[in-house]
Amino acid sequence: MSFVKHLSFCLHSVNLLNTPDSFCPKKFFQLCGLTKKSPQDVKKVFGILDNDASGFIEEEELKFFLQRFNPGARVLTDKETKTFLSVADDDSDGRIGAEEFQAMVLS
Ligand SMILES: [Ca+2]
Repeated sequence: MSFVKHLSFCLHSVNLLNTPDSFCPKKFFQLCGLTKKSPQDVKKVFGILDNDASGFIEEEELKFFLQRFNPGARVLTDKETKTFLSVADDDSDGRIGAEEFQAMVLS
């Protein structure tokens, strides 16, 4: 199973798809094993989330976090998106860079 497929599977198993405000990024990354993946794998996931390849995950892209791995999933709520952003956005520029993403996942 590819890692992206695996992530999609994880989304189902924790029932994140249907329950608003249930998403916790750190918990999810731990649960799906991303925290134990190589920096290259983490970068791959970052690349999927950075849909317009700007080098940053903006708030608009973050909202679709679940959908990137599962097209049938819901979008994140405003609250979930803001929490996600605040966990990762170390320099407070309102978006997540590759290094910030890595630091969040692997910390
Ligand atoms: Ca982007």
